[in-house]
Amino acid sequence: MIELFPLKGFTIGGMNIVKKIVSKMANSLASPTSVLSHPFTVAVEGNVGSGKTTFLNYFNKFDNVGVFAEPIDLWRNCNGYNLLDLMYKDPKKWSFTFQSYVQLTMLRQHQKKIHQPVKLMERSLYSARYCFVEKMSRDGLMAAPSVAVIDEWFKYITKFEDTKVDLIVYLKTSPEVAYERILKRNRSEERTVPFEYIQALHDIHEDWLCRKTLHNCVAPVIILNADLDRSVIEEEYERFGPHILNKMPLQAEVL
Ligand code: 8LK
Repeated sequence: MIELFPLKGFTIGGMNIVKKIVSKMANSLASPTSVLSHPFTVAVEGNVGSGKTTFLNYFNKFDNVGVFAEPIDLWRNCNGYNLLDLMYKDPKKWSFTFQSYVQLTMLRQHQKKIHQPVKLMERSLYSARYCFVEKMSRDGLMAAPSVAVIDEWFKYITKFEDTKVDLIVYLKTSPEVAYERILKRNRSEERTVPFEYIQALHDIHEDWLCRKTLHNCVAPVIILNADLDRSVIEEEYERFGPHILNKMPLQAEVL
């Protein structure tokens, strides 16, 4: 090996540290799997029961994609507390606590480094604020001062951290289909969710991503028909695959 460093360096446990660092740097420059500073980031958005998991599982098979599912296990166990359950059982008391933790855990998802050029995230900091906090605020489940605190954090985080989303995939469902799927999957925390909640959350998504009358649409949006049955939905995924995998620029007609 060419002596890049005439320095002798120092050794720990028989290893020359300078040589090791230089070799690591050289490897990371040469390797095609080196960590990218900003992968093409896709936020997968949609109502509860819109089929986000099925969508992520499908794209997980591509080598150039890193998939980040919603960190629901963390929400179910924050130092032993199931915040998701608390939020659904007593929303007035726990909505702020839950959404504060969602914001932190979603920030961590945005910050996670990957080797692949495409990053798929289940939801984002943006849907946390623009859909869920929005709904809790409208329902009076989160008081205005609590929303203000969430907003201050949100502004700080989105200004100083790389939370950029390059594309939004909106899995559009009718509220009836979404609700039926929720009943079918029978997640224990979601047993008390009424249809009206799903209907209202649907309207908020539509205002944010289709009508663009609510908050800020942070990236171009692809809208998929997520009412389609599992047996045929892959055709819908394939239709938009090249855009999602950043292999084809978006044309005006799909926006
Ligand atoms: O998505 C899993 C469950 O968590 C579902 O019942 C809806 C709820 N949830 C929420 O209340 N607030 C959220 C998210 C999910 C995701 C974000 C970003 N904010």
